[in-house]
Amino acid sequence: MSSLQTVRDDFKILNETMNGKPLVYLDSSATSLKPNSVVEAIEFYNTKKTANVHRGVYKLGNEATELYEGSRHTVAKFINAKSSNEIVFTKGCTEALNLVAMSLGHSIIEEGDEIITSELEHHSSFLPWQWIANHQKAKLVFVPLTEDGRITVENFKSVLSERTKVVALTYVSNVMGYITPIKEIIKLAHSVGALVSVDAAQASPHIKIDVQNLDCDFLSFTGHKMLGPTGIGVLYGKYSLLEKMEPISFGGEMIDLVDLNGSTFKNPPYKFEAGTPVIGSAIGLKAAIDYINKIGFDAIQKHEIELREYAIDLLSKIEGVNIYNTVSDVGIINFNIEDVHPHDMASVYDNHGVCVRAGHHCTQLFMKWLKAPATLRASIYIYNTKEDIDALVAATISGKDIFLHGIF
Ligand code: 7TS
Repeated sequence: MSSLQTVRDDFKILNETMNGKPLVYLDSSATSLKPNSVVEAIEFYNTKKTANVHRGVYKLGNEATELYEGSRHTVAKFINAKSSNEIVFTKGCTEALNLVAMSLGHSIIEEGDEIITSELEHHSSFLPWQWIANHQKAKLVFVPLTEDGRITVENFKSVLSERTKVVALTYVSNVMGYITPIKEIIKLAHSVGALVSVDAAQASPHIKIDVQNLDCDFLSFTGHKMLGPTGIGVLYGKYSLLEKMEPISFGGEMIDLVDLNGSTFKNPPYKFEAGTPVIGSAIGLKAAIDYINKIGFDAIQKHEIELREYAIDLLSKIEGVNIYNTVSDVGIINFNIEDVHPHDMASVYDNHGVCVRAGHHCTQLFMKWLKAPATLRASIYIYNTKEDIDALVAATISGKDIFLHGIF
């Protein structure tokens, strides 16, 4: 990895303060910071190349279209898709995951069919299929989690059956940071003819994704967690499947011919992109991918794991700190302080200039499984330092002193 200082220099926001303290950003799993190159790419479109895409036949319109489609090409290469036509731009991972369920669910799920998911899912992965299951009178089946909350191939096998039609699972948990053995799971799912929708929102910032190697049917992620802007997400789908799927949103630029009695639609991915897309954000996503590629996933993972281990070592020495994932695969730490509500702790972190997330992390099923109403989550990314971890630890000790011992 380029030197940590060089990386930090690329993120202007790191010069900011919060509550009079240097900003310590440990909430990248909620949204990552954006490097200057991403901000500049969006500005370039907004100040030099503004035009709608796929419409104007004038030079500026063509240039804007080239930038937008160039981003699609970069995304396709980033996840090793066979073709750019397998990349649908959405407004985020949530929309991508919903698109799969809402487009396919009513046509392929029948009464008595089974949909496999897990209690580790983000609501965006779980709720669309719960909705489909309820409407189609199908059954949701949950992969039993191991004692430490992991999805394993063995446990997946125990719920797979001839009735399984869809498997909807997370690639990387947003609470525990575990990597799901998704490739093996996909192979097993395909052996009974089931389709697999992978939620890769927390995978794309941290690990190399190769959709052809995984052989997944669908894979969704979001730009804003991987150094990109908000408002842009990606649905990868095998072209043969996208071709058969119905659009769920109708309007401009997704049509072929419109007639009084019926209309025909464009080929994928365009039939799924009704209306003016988030052009600037798509262009920003390309810059984010270029930035990630420049650093490389090996360096990203090494940096995250090093800092994670440093943090686990220090936090676990503090009496009363309960870490739920002392062992994990990416830079996510999920913890609580005995007898202190995470929302109370959140205000202490806030005062210390430390951004961490407190709550259920859009995983209420998993909070129930953990038997915790809420937890604290610190999430580490490429720009974090040991000093950031030291600030997290200092704030944790201070919070404990305030709430348990009344020391201010
Ligand atoms: N799936 C996972 C695993 C996620 O972590 C998130 C967002 C989503 C889907 C939805 O992504 P979106 O971009 O459409 O919102 N997760 C979180 C989080 O952990 N904290 O804030 C948002």
